[in-house]
Amino acid sequence: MKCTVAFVMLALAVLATAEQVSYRNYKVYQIQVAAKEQLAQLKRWEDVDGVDFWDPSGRRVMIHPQLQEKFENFLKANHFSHELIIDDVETTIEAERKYDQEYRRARVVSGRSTVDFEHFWRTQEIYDYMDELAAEYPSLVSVEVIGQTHENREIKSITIATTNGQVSGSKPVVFIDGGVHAREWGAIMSVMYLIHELVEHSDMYADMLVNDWVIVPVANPDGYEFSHTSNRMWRKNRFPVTILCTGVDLNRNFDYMWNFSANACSDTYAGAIAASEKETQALVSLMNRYRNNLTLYLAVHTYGDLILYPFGYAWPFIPVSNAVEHIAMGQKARSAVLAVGGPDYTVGNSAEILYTAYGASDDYAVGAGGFTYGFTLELTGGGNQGFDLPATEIQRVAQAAFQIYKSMAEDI
Ligand code: 0X9
Ligand code: ZN
Repeated sequence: MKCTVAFVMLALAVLATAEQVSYRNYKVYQIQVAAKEQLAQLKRWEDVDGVDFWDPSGRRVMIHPQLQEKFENFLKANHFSHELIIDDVETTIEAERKYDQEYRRARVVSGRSTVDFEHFWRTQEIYDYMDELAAEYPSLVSVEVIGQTHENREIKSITIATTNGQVSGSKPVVFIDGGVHAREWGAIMSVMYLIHELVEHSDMYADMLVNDWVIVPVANPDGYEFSHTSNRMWRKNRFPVTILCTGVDLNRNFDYMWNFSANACSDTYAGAIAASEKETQALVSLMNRYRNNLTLYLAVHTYGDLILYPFGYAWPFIPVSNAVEHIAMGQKARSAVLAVGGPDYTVGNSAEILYTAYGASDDYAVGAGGFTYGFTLELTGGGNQGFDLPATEIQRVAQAAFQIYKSMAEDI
């Protein structure tokens, strides 16, 4: 067993040194976005090649070195107050990679196990852990393969339910998607932390286990692996859409208010038709199995410290019919996070505090999937150091996020 772990670790270390997309001299600007109109103005840059919005509120934008002058001129001309916060993104990615490599080497030597929240787990580590939990806690946990990706990776779900790890049919179901966006590593880790707590400390969480939990922690394994091995900033899946452009944004691919988007190269490309992607189909058919008990849907993303409720497809926004309950649940969760030291999450409608987006999983869950409640959580990001968290911060962010899962699950 130890040999296998050592082999996997070494294989990962080799993979990690394979050719990576370089972000040398890419800049990140922190921009003050005062009003919604200003965000819309800024978002016109979204599909420009070499421009990448790091957080959905448009506060942090990564710019290709050759666009820097043009972008700065735009900011000045339109009176955006801004600050250059990262001068060379590649340096921050290198630091992240170095930490990971050193961490993994140390672990091979010490023979320590996977279960810690000091490094970002790769898909195989996550799946191995899920399988271990199913083997060790058969009365609480089951694991299933719910689909295959284009690159033939498994998509796995874990069910945590006091009825032998099977959805009872009589309790509310809490359904979670993590890692729909490949690069949002902190989201996946926070979901793993939730799984770890719920299963390995189940005696402490009887109030959460009055629900059945169905969780897909890595909803986009091809994209997630690609963000580790080749391009840290990858967001979509890895479906080859055209000869030149790869990937569908799974959070635009769901069959509720899906909208055609022509630019296949865009980071928010919605796919040729609704639910075209295997990952989307896997999530939807899993939801459909529990149709009568679907209560709370959580789409876990990073970043921005936001608790967003539907619908997000229209502006002026169309609130879900039970918006008042959503807001109350969101505010309760916000207070629960504040009670453990923050951060201060903002609660609001996604189209109101962000932008409109068609075909997202939260809208689908509530609009078509049969869920009573649905939220997108944008967890905490990486400060001034990078896109996502430094690995040393995973635990802190995951513990805060846990308060949201707990508060909401106890509230339904
Ligand atoms: O744009 C998205 O898909 C989400 N933000 S992210 O930065 N993680 O990409 C926000 C989705 C919010 N939900 C809806 N608009 N329905
Ligand atoms: Zn996301």
